[in-house]
Amino acid sequence: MQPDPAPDSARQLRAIWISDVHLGTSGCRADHLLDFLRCHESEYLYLVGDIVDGWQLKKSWYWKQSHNDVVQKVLRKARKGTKVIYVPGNHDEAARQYAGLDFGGIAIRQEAEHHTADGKRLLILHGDEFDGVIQYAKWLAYVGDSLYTLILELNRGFNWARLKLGLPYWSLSQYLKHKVKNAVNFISNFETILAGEARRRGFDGVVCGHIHKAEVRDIDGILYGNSGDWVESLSALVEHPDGRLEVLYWTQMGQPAAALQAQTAQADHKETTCAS
Ligand SMILES: [Mn+2]
Repeated sequence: MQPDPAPDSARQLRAIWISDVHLGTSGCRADHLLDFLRCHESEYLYLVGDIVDGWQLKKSWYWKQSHNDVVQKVLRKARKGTKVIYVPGNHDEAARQYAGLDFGGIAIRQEAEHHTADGKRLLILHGDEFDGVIQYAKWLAYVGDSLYTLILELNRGFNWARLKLGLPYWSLSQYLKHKVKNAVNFISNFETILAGEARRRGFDGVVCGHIHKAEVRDIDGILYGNSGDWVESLSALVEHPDGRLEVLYWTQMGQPAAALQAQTAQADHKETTCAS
């Protein structure tokens, strides 16, 4: 590996959340993510699931040098003192069996808890756990907490059974993506349900991924954050040193996208400079 010092102009943040990178697929924009990781340093780095796409890799192997580079970059950050927490999602659910263990300085957790600089407690999870709940969202308002918990467990059991039968994980989000007119409804239901889960469990907010829709906003007094994805929107959620959360888009990093694309096409390893 080449030395890969953080550029002097790297932006110092308190926390970074990235999710839905889908390494191992041709859709993954690994070069852009690498560029983002080079230009942003943080005390905490949360990998909020679907980092590697195990389902696609099982179907056909796709792994480029840039995918290795992302893995190496994350490991290097961990070595240099960034606290890296990996919360697996449904596409990398194989990693969930290692929840509670630490590998190469990376803590693997089923879910995590983050405390912001201004004292908010945030629940960190991928969000696929709620796919099965969302279709019941309409009548869920009328039922009690115990039934809600039961549905969550049924969904886990249902997908565990599908896994044993060799069937792919059934995801409501994927199903609804084919029904575009319902997608907006689905996203708002997802956001409301995740915020509700945070409230139910006494958190001030939640950060998740899964739906490839970066966001940070208040939902009925609960902070809802989504770290977006590195397939379509090229986005991350960050916490500034003062505790403020913000969605960052790679396309707004200050360098013309076309110029960088030409650069990375020329040389995969070339160090890009950070616009500040
Ligand atoms: Mn997912």
